[in-house]
Amino acid sequence: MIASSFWLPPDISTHGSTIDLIIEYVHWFMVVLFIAWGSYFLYCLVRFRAGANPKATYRDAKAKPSKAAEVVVIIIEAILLVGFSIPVWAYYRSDPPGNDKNPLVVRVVAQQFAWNIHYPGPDGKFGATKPELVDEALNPVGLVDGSEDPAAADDYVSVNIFHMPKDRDVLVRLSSKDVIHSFAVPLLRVKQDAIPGMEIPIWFKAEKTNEETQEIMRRPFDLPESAEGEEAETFVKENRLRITMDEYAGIPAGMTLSMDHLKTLVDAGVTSVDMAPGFPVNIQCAQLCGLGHYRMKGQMKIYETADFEAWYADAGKEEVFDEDDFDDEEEDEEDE
Ligand SMILES: [Cu+2]
Repeated sequence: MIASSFWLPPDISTHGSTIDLIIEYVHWFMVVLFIAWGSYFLYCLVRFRAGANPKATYRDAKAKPSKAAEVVVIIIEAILLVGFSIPVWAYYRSDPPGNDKNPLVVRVVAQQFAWNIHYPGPDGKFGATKPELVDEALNPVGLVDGSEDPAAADDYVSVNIFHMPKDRDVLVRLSSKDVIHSFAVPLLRVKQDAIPGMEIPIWFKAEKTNEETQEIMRRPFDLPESAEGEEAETFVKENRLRITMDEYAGIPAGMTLSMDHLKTLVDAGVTSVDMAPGFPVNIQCAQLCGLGHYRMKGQMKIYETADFEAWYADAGKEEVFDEDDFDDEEEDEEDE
C-alpha cells in the first residue's frame, strides 16, 4: 500500500491498517476532485472572461453535467462514510476487550504537561485516589496509602513512560486533571481527547515491541569525515535521540553517539552507521493545552509478554518516578 510506506509512520497496531486504508482512499478521492475542480475552474476563467462577456447574465445554470458531478461526489462521500468510516469506528469503538481477552487495564491521567500512567499492580485493582493527596512531585494521581486501601499497596504510577506488552489488549481509562488534552500515539493509530470530569475508554493492541519497531525504523546515516569541528558537533546534536543498531568499531549496539564515539568510528574508517530512534513509540498531546504543550510527550515501552510480566511484578516496589528512563531535560532547556 502506498500510504503506509510513503507518508504515514509505521503502523505497529492490529487495527491501524484499516485506518490507513481509509486515509489512502480519501487522499485518492481528493486527488480526483482536485484535478476535476481545478480543470473546471481554469475552463471558467477562459470561457467567462470579461473580454468575451462584457455583460453579465443572471439566468440559472441549466447544464446537466454540473448536477451529475454533484451527485457523483455525494455518492462517493456516502460510500466513504457509510462503507468505511462508520464500520471501522463502530467496530473499534463499540467493542472494548472483555475479561475473556484479559486486557491490561491502565488509567492515564493527563495534566499540564505530563502523562500520569496508573497501573493497578498484580492484584488488578486500582487503589483509591483523592484530589487532596495530589503532590505534583511525589504523588501525581493522589493515590491513598496502602494502609488505607489495600488495593493501593501494589499500584504503580509511571510518569511519561507507558509500559505495555505486545500481543495483548490494552484498555486505557483516559481522564484529565485540568484542561482538555489528547492522547495520541501515531504508531499505534490511537488518538482520543482527554476531558476533565470524564473517563473515556480507549483500547488497542501492539504487534511489535520497541526493538522490533526500531528494526523497521532503522536507516543508514553517513558520518561526517572528521570527528572535530562544526559538522561533527551538529551531527552528534541532531542524532542525540537515536541509537546505533549494530556494533561498529567496538562500540556496542544501542549506543547514543557521543563526540568520543564519533572519533572512534572516524578513526576506524567507518563511514556510515545504521541508527533508529532510541524511543520509537511516542505519546504526544494532540490538543493545544497551554504554554508547555510542546513538551507534553511520553514514550511507550512495548515488551515481549514475559519481559513485561517481569517488569510488572516488581514495578509497584519502585519509586514513583522513573526519570532515568526518559532524559528529556536537555531538550527542554534548549527550547525554552
Ligand atoms: Cu496536553
